[in-house]
Amino acid sequence: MSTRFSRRTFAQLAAASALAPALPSFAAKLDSSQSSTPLSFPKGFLWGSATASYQVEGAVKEDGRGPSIWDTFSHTPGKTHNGDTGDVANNHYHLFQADIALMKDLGLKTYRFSIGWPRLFPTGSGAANPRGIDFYSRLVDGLLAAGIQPYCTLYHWDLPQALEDKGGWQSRDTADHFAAYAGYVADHLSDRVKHFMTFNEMHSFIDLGYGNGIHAPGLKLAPAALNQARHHVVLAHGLAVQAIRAHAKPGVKVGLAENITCTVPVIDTPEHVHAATIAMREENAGYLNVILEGRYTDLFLSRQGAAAPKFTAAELKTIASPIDFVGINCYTADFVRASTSPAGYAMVPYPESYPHMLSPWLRPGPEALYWAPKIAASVWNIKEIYITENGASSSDIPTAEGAVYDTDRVCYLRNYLTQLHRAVSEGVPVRGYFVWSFMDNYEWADGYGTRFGIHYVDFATQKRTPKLSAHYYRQVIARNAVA
Ligand code: GBH
Repeated sequence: MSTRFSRRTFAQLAAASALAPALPSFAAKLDSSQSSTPLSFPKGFLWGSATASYQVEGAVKEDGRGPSIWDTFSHTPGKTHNGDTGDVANNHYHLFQADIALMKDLGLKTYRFSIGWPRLFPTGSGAANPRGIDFYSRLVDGLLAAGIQPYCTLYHWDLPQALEDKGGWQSRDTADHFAAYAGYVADHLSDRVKHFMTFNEMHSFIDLGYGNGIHAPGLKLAPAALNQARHHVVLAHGLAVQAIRAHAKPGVKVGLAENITCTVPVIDTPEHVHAATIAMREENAGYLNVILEGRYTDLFLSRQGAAAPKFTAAELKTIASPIDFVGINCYTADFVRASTSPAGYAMVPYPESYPHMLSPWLRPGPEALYWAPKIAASVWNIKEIYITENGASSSDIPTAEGAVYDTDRVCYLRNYLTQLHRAVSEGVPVRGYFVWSFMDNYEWADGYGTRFGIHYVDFATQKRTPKLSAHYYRQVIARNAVA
């Protein structure tokens, strides 16, 4: 009866249950095997975690590594929080075996790491430094021995400084050097690594590194030059895809990890869903859309006007070299509404009062993990998707006993995974999920002041401690379900 709770007091309810001992109480049902109806994922769903070379490795001057643009940038006064650099970072270069043991303990099925280009080619091109690939070869062997599948990113922002000195991504030549480096990696690792990503977040490193200057190399290019640099990057992606295919063992899959604009219909009605679908192409026109469609959209070209990139038909064909999977880095939802403007959609700004995590830009919108892969799969007919990054920054203050109760991160993850479960249940082809990050690390311009890890790192001692979120994620993996 619907009046049950409004008419009867809790005292009456308690008395009633005391009089009916045959009925199992709610509390009695709450044992660990029946905590809730499980939101299960398909068998074999790949639960992973991710890091990036410059953010965790340290050892920047060891074994012949050359400097990258992040060494230069982080050592330039005023560029990073506290002047923090990645000189030591998590010392993962020396501690990787212990870190793998921690991954195994968590139950990780897969680990996404990136290769530091300047370890392999200290000046970006020319002769390889064999001690460079040797580190990643040992890392891969360690992962495989622990039963963890390696997912390898070729570029997570540490461009060799020597190439930047010759123009960096403003130079077309950098694209050719990147392809040569990619082929070299495929030669040496594709016997054991089966999934390669060319770039991590082209959108971020172009806009922040070459657009507003808050990331390395710290340039503020005019729109035309910025578009041309961006064009060289998508071209480098296509050339690298071809180089990997030419050099890799059979069965290797190639993709990329992009922080697409994760369009979410502001209200779940057909008109707004349609608007979010149009926005998915147009808001990602310079990056994922040109890669998957082989053309810049008309709206993109008209929006750029005289600043549009110069390109050839042959370049577009290279850019659109077929890929096997798409990685989506997803942190925030980008709300979209229908509009009578020529574009047919409008972005809905976040009000000031919208909540955020420790990073002001990180405004949780868990429904992004439902809509973004669903819309992307339908717009571009993608058959294999990974969520290559999702996670959150938190204040993470250890208790006197050293425990970290990051309940905000746990809630964040649970809400996002619940939405991802919705998508997967509908058949959206998401095959795996990588939480960012496995451990606290060097958060670029925010230095060590901003923590994204599910393991707490004491950077003075290099001690790693699982946070509540690591214990949470362990349950997700063990049950293959939202916990
Ligand atoms: C990812 O970027 C990166 O791949 C990873 O390396 C990083 O550690 C992680 O996320 C967490 O940040 O300073 O206000 O201009 C996520 C997307 C886009 C987030 C740019 C930071 C800068 C915002 N990033 N954004 S602001």
